[in-house]
Amino acid sequence: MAYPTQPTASHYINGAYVEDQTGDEIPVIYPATGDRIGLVHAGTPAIVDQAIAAAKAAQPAWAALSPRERGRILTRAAQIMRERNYDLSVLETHDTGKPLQETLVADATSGADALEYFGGLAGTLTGEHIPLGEDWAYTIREALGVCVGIGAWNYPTQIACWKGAPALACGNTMVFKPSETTPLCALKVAEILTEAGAPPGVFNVVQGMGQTGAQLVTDPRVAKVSLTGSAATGKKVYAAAAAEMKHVTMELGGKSPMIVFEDADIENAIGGAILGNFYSSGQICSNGTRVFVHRAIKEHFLTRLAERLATARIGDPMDEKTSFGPMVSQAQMNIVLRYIDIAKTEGARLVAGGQRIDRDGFYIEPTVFADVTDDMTIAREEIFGPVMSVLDFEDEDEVIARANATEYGLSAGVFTRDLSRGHRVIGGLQAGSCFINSYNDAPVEAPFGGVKASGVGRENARAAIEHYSQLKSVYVRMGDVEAPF
Ligand code: TXE
Repeated sequence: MAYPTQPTASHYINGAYVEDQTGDEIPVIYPATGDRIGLVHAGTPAIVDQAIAAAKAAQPAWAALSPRERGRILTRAAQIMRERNYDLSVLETHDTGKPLQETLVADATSGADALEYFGGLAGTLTGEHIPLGEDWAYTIREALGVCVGIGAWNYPTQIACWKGAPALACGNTMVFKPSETTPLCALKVAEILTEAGAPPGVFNVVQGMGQTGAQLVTDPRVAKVSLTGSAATGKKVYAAAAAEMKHVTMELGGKSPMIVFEDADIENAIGGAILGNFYSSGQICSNGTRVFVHRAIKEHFLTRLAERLATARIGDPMDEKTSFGPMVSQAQMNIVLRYIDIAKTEGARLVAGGQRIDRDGFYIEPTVFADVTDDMTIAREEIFGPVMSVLDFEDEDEVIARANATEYGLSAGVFTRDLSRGHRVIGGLQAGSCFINSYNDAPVEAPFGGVKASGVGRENARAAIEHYSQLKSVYVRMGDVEAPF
């Protein structure tokens, strides 16, 4: 790898890089060229054991630190991440293929936001005093213990920080397994936390496929599992965690609706639809992939959308002018191409794109289908690629019912100039993270997560604290104990 931030081994355990070449090889492929740019090894059972043992040993002393001291370490890590944003963004681009134009503003920076936010919050995490007449009770907010984080491949730095920062702020330690598709970035997060002063064992990284993830989830020393991934994997991981009554956070997939009413600012609505379908080449769980457009404005919407798509700069992700890059992997590209074929067969009208791009790497054109109906495969299944479905509607109640007719419930967006309609429609939508006249904003200050098959629990904001800590409640009797005998 010819860039400065190159990690030096596969795993990061107990404050240092660790290699074990007996683990299965996981090649690191640069999605923009298809070239192999690195190699890591999957964690063997011995490596998994070593990482969990390190996290377990480090946890009591980490929890016993003053919360402000833990917070200071996280804040320092945030500062280091910001100082190294360029190099970390280059690494993120090599790991994922996302254009540097995006990674410079959305990855290490949002990871730093989480470290900074939860670093600041650490000193404020208290229990409460509960007056009960003469007696009283109080609560103590305690860490859970060793937490496992399992990441997807679309936001490897951000996911490591969104899970690591609240976990560590609460006094937990973490073993994080990145997706096998993007193994590099989480190692840098671990390295930076050490540099910022996190004691050895507080944040560890183990590589591996699903099997390694499963081994982490079922280890009896682990108290909590937080997964970002597909709903199918989520169901497996949730079930495995439930067998031992472990805490979980599940950030899973979606098939989210974006509704554009006839009174919407059309250019803003198109901007939202572009962000919610083509940013990161469409590989975002909260994307608004079912775009319901009022029949009265549909053709105008489609014409302007196609005009704006034609200005996308598709190409080398390392060129900061590039605004649209490749899919993360050949496998993901093939999944998306299959969905495009299915859409054509099922009768959707192709308005833009629809082809693999003839160049090295895993590029697919930004693709829009119109006249999509609710029963079509592309309107029901998560594609996780640059494929937008435009569906028509006429009536508010009708569109709410259709928007909710999915197993998922991650996000939803509404574009309208009518304020009360905006709030009323959002009120009727079954989704955890919603937007009015915007799409896909995910500031660390606002809770993020889904309902229905899109997940359990919330990341970010104060809400995340509830999922990385537990309350001990203590009753204090001030007088004598009155026993019946
Ligand atoms: O995700 P997986 P993959 C969707 C998207 C994509 C599909 C497959 O539609 O096409 O999922 O992608 C780990 N126990 N999303 O295969 O399989 C795995 O190693 C413990 C949506 O990458 O869900 C990886 O680290 N861990 C999504 C992580 O789980 C297991 C983002 C996610 O893998 C495991 C990514 C097991 N049994 C893909 N099996 C989103 N919505 O954000 C797998 N893993």
